[in-house]
Amino acid sequence: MVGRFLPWHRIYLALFEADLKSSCGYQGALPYWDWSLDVTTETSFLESPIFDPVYGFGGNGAFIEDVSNITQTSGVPVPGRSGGGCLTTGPWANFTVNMGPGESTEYTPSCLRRDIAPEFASRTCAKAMVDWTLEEDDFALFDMRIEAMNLTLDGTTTHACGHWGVGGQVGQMADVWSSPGDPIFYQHHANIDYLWYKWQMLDWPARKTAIGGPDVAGAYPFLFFGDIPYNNVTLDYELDLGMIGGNITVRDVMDTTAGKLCYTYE
Ligand SMILES: [Cu+2]
Repeated sequence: MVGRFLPWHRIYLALFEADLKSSCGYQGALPYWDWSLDVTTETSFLESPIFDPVYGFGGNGAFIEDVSNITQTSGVPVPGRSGGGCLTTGPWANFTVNMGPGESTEYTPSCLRRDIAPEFASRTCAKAMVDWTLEEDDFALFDMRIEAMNLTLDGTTTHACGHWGVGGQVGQMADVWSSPGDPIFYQHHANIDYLWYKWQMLDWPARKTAIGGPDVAGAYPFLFFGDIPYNNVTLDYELDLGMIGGNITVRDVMDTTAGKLCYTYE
């Protein structure tokens, strides 16, 4: 919930894609997951081909009613959660996530859990939500429309769609820190990046430099935790990627076809 949210994730995804290629020999592109196609009147979120055990990323965990003993958590009781168990089928069956829950980077292995919340997804992943998001002209307000309008469940929007829609209450995707431990994180965030790309392309001359939003969490006007001092994120703002990428500025990631980046969407 900061102005660097979109640029930081853009370079993070690019570094992930580069590492897939250099470390794993992957030769494809990084696919995005257009979840709006999975929540139409004709489609069911749980039946989405992305959850296919053979061609997709595997589906839900088995339903666990009482999740009070599972520390992995969204921090919010997500309504309509339908899983909670470890994945036992699909490509990530018995997959281990090595960090989390929470912000610790200690080695704390746990199974990959999903806790799909179809009703929550049907609102937050909807095409109407995407269209409404793209209508905003100001970058910071556009970013807010992606991240959340307020800190209640009703204020959640497209960013929460993939996180809580898949992670529910106890899946890694619902965890602020360990969500990248679920491989589907990268397809969700590629679609969020695509949303920014689409917004940029609606008025590229103006939006290739459009950036803003606070540099500290909790300072967005409708996400107020109190009177928090902040500066607005600018093109010179340094995105800290730590050991995976060093320091890169926002300016370096505004154009997906220049500098350190070389991709488009279709
Ligand atoms: Cu996210």
